[in-house]
Amino acid sequence: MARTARIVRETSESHIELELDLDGTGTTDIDTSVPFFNHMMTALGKHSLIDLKIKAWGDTDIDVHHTVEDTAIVFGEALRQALGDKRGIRRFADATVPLDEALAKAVVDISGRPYVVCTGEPEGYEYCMMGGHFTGSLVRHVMESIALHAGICLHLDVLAGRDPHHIAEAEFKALARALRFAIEPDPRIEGLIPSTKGAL
Ligand SMILES: [Mn+2]
Repeated sequence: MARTARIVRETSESHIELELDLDGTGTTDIDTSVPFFNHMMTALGKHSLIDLKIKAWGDTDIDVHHTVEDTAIVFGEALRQALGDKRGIRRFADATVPLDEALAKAVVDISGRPYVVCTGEPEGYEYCMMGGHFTGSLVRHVMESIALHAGICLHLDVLAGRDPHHIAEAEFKALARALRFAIEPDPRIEGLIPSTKGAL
């Protein structure tokens, strides 16, 4: 069965169209109207091997917050939809990814139990501005929005880093790489749900 999803979400603050295929090759076509966020979501698609199309716009005349948050929410919802009953997936995975001096580690459990623990961001990171519009604080906000709406448990740890662009990118790539393995079919449990409860 195809593990795909397409969602259109319209509110007074934003318009989001998102399409994904979990069994892709990391092909992306992303226009969120927020350049730095485009860069991050492109990296997320590329390194998770999820094919990802996003067209999003919103009240960026206020600031980019609503458009970024709503895109993350829809990505999480699409992920949950495409995973279906999570039959046959590896479920747990972790990845530690460097970008020069920055190093981030992501651990995921595709559990149906949303939970997020983020640690290690350097002091003041939340106030750093990237690409003129995207604050460091939005990175965690995006991670929380994805995890809560996808129903996954995510531990994200920044282990090192100085350049905010490098830190953010390492965080997104670590999530991508962990997701890639966690959502991948495990050939040893074909058709089985990887839970002692029999449901995820
Ligand atoms: Mn970059």
